[in-house]
Amino acid sequence: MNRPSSAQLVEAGVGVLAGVAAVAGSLLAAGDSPAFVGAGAAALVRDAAPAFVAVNVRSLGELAQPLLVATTGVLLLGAYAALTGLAGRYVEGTRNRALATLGLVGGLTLVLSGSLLGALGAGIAGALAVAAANATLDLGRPTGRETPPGRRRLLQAGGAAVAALAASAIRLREPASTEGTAREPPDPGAAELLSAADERSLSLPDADPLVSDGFYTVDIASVDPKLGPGDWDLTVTGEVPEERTFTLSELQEFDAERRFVTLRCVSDPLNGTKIDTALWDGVPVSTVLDEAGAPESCCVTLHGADDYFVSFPREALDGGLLAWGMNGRPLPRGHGAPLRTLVPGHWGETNAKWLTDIEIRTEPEDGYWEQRGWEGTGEVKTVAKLHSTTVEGSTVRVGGHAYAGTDGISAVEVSTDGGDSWTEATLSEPLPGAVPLDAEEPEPDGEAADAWRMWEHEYEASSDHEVVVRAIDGNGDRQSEAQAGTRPSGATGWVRKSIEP
Ligand SMILES: Nc1nc2c(c(=O)[nH]1)N[C@H]1C(S)=C(S)[C@@H](COP(=O)(O)O)O[C@H]1N2
Ligand SMILES: [Mo]
Repeated sequence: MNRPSSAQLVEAGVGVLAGVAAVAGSLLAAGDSPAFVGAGAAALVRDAAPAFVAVNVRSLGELAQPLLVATTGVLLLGAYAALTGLAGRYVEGTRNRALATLGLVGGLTLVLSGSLLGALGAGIAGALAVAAANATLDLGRPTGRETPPGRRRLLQAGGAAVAALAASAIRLREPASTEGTAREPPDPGAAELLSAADERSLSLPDADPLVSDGFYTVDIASVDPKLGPGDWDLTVTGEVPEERTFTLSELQEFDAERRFVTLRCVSDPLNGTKIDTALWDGVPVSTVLDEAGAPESCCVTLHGADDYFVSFPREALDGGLLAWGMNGRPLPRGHGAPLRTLVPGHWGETNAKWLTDIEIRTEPEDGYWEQRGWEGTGEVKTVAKLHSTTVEGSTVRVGGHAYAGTDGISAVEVSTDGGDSWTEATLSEPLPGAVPLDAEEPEPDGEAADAWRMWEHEYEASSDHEVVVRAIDGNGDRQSEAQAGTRPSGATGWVRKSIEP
C-alpha cells in the first residue's frame, strides 16, 4: 500500500474538520434533541451492534454510553470526511465544492436524523468549513512569511469548526437528567414530605439520604426525547373497545396522589448504586385504564417516545402510577417528561419513561431488554447495601440502604465475623405513605409501600474482620445467599466487606 501523501492527509484533515463543523451545525439547529444527528447515528450503531453495545448499555454501566458515543463519533466524522473528500475530488472551484458539501453532508444528516432543520444546519456548517479551507486568506503567521498551503487550509477549516462548536455550545447548557426542573422551590406540600424524609434519614457518609441527592438514569437512547406537554399525549390502545387519548391536563384532572417510590435497575450490581428514591406525583394507572374501558387481559406493553417498550403481566400495574412530578417539581426530561410509569415492586425497566402508549394485549411479548437476553420485568430482589464505613479508633460504623419492593424491609442483620454470628442493625423510620394531591391538609396513608429503608450498625473491633449484611423482607423472608450476577434477572447474594480497623 502506498503511504498517503501530505496533500491527501491535509484533505482528510479538512474533511474531518468539516465533519466536526457539521456535527456542531446540526446541534446548533436541532438542539440537544433526537433531531440532532448524533442521536440518530448512535441509535443506528447501537442497533447494528447489539452484542457489543445494546446489551452493554446496561452491563457496562457508566462506560457504555461514552463508548457508544465515541464509536458513533468516529464513524460519523469518517462518513462526513469521505463525503467532503468526494466533493473536493470531483468538483472544481470553492463555491461549487461548498455547494456539493452542503448537499452531501446535509443529505447524510437528513437520512440519519430525519430532521430537515438539523440537516440544513449540518450542511451549511460543513460547507462553510470547506469554503474556509479553500479561501485565499492567510491566518498563519504575522511575520510576513506565508503559511504553507496545507497548513493554511487546515487552520482555516479548523477556525470554522471551532466557530460552529462555540455557537452550538449555547444549546448544551442544561443536562437532560435535570432539565425541566424549575429552579423554584418545590411545591409546599412536597417540601413538607421531603423534610420528613430528611428527618428520618440516617446520616451516613458516602450514602444518599432517604430521598436521593442525584437519581440514576438508564436510557437506551444517547439523547433523550424532548417532549413539551403540547406535542404529547397518552393513548390507551390494543384490546380496548375504542382507543382513548389523554392530554397531560386531562390526566391531571383525575384524583392524583403523591408518594415515595424506590426504583432499582435489574443491572444494578449487588452493592451498586443504580437504586434511588424520589417523591412522585401522578394519577393511578387504574383510573386511566378504567376511564378507557380497558377490559381484563393478560398483558400490557408500555411504549416510550424513544421506541423503548416493555411488556409484563397486567396485574403488575395494579397500584401503579402515571407520574408527571418528581420531588415537588415537574418530572425532569431525563426521567421521562412529561409522563412516566411507576410499577410497584418491579425492576426499573418496567417504569417506562416518555410514555406514549399503554397497549392492552391478549398475548405476552418480549420487550426491548428481553429481546436482548435480560429478564427484568419481574419483582425486584431483596437487597441490603453497604455503602458507608467509618472507622474511628476501634469504633466501626457501617450502614446503607435496604430494599425489598412492596414486601418492605422488616430487618437488616449484620455479621462482623464473616457470617458466623448475626445482630440486628438499627433501621430508619419508614417513609410516610401516599397522600392525595389536592387535599387541604393531606394525611399520609400509613408507610410508603414500595420504598427503601436505611440501616446502620456500630460496634467495637480491634483486628481485621469481614462484615456481611442481609435484609429480611416484610414477610420474614431472608435475602438469598446464593451468588448471581446481574444478567439476566438481577444480582443475588450477601454484600461482604473486609474491614481493617
Ligand atoms: N422510555 C424508556 N423508559 C425506560 C428506559 C428507557 O431507556 N427508555 N429505561 C428503563 C430502565 S432499564 C430503568 S432502570 C428505568 C430507570 O429510570 P430512571 O432513568 O428515571 O432512573 O427506566 C426504565 N424506563
Ligand atoms: Mo433498568
